Amino acid sequence: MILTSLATLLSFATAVFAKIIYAGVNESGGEFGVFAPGQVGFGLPGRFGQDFAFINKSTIDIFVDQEKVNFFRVTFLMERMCPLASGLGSKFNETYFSEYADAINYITQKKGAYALIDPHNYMRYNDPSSQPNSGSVIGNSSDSTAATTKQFGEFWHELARRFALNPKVVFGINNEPHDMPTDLILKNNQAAIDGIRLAGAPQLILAPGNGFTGGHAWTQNTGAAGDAPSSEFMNMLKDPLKNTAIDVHEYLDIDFSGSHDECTQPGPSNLAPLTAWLQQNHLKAVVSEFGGGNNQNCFQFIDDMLSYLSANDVYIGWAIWAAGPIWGTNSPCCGADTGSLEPGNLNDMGQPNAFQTVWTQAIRPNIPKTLKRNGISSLQ
Ligand SMILES: *[C@@H]1O[C@H](CO)[C@@H](O)[C@H](O)[C@H]1NC(C)=O
Ligand SMILES: *[C@@H]1O[C@H](CO)[C@@H](O)[C@H](O)[C@H]1NC(C)=O
Ligand SMILES: *[C@@H]1O[C@H](CO)[C@@H](O)[C@H](O)[C@H]1NC(C)=O
Ligand SMILES: CC(=O)N[C@H]1CO[C@H](CO)[C@@H](O)[C@@H]1O
Repeated sequence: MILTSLATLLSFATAVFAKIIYAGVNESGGEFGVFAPGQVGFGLPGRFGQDFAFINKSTIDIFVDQEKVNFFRVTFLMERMCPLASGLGSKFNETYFSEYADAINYITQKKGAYALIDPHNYMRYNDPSSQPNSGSVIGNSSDSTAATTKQFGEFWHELARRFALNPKVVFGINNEPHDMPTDLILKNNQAAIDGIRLAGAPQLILAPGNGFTGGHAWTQNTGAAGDAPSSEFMNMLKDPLKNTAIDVHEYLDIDFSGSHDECTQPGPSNLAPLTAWLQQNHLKAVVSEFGGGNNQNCFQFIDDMLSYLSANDVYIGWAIWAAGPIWGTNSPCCGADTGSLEPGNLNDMGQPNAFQTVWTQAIRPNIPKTLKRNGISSLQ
């Protein structure tokens, strides 16, 4: 009797806490190669495999087969998908699209994992040369060179149409909007949702907020102009299929940027106001970027945050920043010597990179055993 009830209690506890259904890593690289104008080959459109690349299939195998994760966020650049000559909309560069689709299909069809499609554009289009600040804000009606909200909707309609029959994709509307009116983010998000649903694509959508979509800042004014909190607008999004979640990023260093090796910002207390807002509004969220440096303190901070996400059922997934094929010894996160999460690479001192340090110590122990393996991407 005691054993039975203990077993019942345990399975109940597992059911209550095992709510994280997506766990994995950012695959960064498809947005590379625009940051150093003047050098041969840099700029738009760039050369596939040299200036930019999406994934290394062998390391995807490692993540799926050995680490048992089920979620990859795969970045790309809207100026490459929709060249400036034709503008943002439904006309794609078919070469770039097919290179991207090959990566997405490998992850989803060959490996059976979920792929989060990430236009890595800060809700800006037309000049990625100094991201995150360059480029016109989408839908800025005072800027005659800006792409319109309608064009953004057409872009998403076309992209979703092409993936409508792939149950394992997730649509991330845009990476890290910032310094723009929050109601314009709402409008752009809504145009994307409408475009995706009109294309007959029923998969999970992730909608970002302002302030680089920082989870800690969700209920605060953000940016130089003190833009309104994301919390005042993003509960107005309408999805006829009710399959949209909130997309947040949460770094653990002093300014939430992921550029320092020390972790000093505790995830649980910083996320608490967002958690309350999600509960009040019956919404779910995915933490699609976070990270910490190669040190014991950060391992503890990461562990604390991932435990917090597991313990609060408004969170359904996470992806750490970042792996990807062309980081080399560069560090995408959290101090120069941390290195990337790409298996097989070293850090800038020729030592093991974050895949052997941060991932082993702080991520691997937190990968849930109950991740979603089948079915259309959704909130459950
Ligand atoms: C289309 O993309 C490919 C690489 O993905 C590039 O080589 C080509 O120049 C691009 N074309 C245009 C018109 O941007
Ligand atoms: C919109 O465009 C105007 C004119 O270029 C510019 O002054 C303003 O800063 C832009 N707004 C945003 C949010 O970028
Ligand atoms: C892809 O990853 C494998 C396994 O780590 C590695 O051996 C190979 O060199 C990588 N290829 C490229 C092009 O980076
Ligand atoms: C740590 C890190 O590299 N964070 C980056 C995550 O990606 C966004 C978009 O590229 C950057 O703004 C962050 O700096």
